Amino acid sequence: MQIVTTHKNTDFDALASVIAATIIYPEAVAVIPKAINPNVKSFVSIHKDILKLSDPDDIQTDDIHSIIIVDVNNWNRIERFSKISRNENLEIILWDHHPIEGNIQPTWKCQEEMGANITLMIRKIREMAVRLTPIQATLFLTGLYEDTGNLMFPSCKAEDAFAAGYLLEQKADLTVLGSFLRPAYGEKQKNILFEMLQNAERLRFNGYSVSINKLDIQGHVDSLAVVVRMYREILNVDAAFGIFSAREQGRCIVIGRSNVDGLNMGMIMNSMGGGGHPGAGSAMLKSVNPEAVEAMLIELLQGNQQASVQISDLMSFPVVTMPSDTSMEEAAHILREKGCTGIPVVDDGKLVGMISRRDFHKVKGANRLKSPVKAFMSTHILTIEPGKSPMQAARLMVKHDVGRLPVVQDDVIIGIITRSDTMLYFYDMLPD
Ligand SMILES: [Mn+2]
Repeated sequence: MQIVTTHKNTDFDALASVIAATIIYPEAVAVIPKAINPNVKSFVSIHKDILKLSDPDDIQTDDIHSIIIVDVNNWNRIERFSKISRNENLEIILWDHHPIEGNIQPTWKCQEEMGANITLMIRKIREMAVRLTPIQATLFLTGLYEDTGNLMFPSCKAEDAFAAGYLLEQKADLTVLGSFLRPAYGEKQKNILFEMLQNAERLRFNGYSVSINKLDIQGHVDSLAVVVRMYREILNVDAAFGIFSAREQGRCIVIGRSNVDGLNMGMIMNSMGGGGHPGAGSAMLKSVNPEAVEAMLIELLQGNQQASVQISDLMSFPVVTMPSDTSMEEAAHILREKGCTGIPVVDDGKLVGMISRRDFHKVKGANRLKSPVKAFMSTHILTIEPGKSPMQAARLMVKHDVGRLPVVQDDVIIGIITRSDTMLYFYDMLPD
């Protein structure tokens, strides 16, 4: 027999890929692991009659001559069937979208980096010109949205978005999709979130707003990551951490969510023995108290949390400056010649003001062009330190409506950063 299976803790992309495989390979028996995600479980229980899924216990592994593996490329993540990898003459067909090489040696494969695995399979289904049922289209789109964060994760490719358009044409139902993709957020999670909000504190580290919350948890609670995500959004901080301790079990779970690239959750959690992505991470710590975990986090946040790209990497230097006794006429000439809209005014190495094109509106009458720039320059000057992040510079510029910030270290101006420098950074167009 031929079977199709996927990874344990099956998510929607994995389930969608299993069902898609039964369309591409009509002989294949769909087998999903016992351990599946809670929202996938509720989808499966409602659609049981239509999905025709087999229980892994009902399959005689000796009978399997061909296995189709979807959305995973590692035997360790496949429940029960990993032992058939030793079957002689076993045909292995692999469909996987993960960038990391695994230990499955397929006979045939479609392996390509893509936002969702289902996108690869939709490519084949479209070639075959099969019509999907609205339920199939809905399931496929749910998987696609889940794995691409509604097409917003950086891993999402154009082909994912085209596949989404195709599935909508095939009558995927967004209301049904929404009700299954909604985070597993119930009474328990709501109570935890409310409790966290009552003790919420905001801290600042290197210009970033951060909240760290400690809470005792009784028994097992799922979906704490969803709670931390919502907590961060409600507090509107750059990063939030939940330290959840199950004292009777003597362990602590730390979950972090970040919205800025200067605070990398994966790196922070890695230092605590866990892991994750830049935006999300977690760590499980045994026999430590939550206070110690908090202290450890604070140390990590204060310590070497340097922005990955710093102002000093983007700024222009040397900086054109002028002394405060320069005439406005001369200043106008320098601005024009250098093609700048503003220039720092420096006396004896000390930044005393900023003269910009705007300041010339204040000059009435030609003879006043002979006046020194100190009569017209703005003396309320915003500056930034070289170790700050481009995001912090951009925020200052937006808040105070300025187009440039002098970069100052130990009272000395060492460079200047402009709006266009930060733009180049955000669009990843910086020269190497
Ligand atoms: Mn996937």
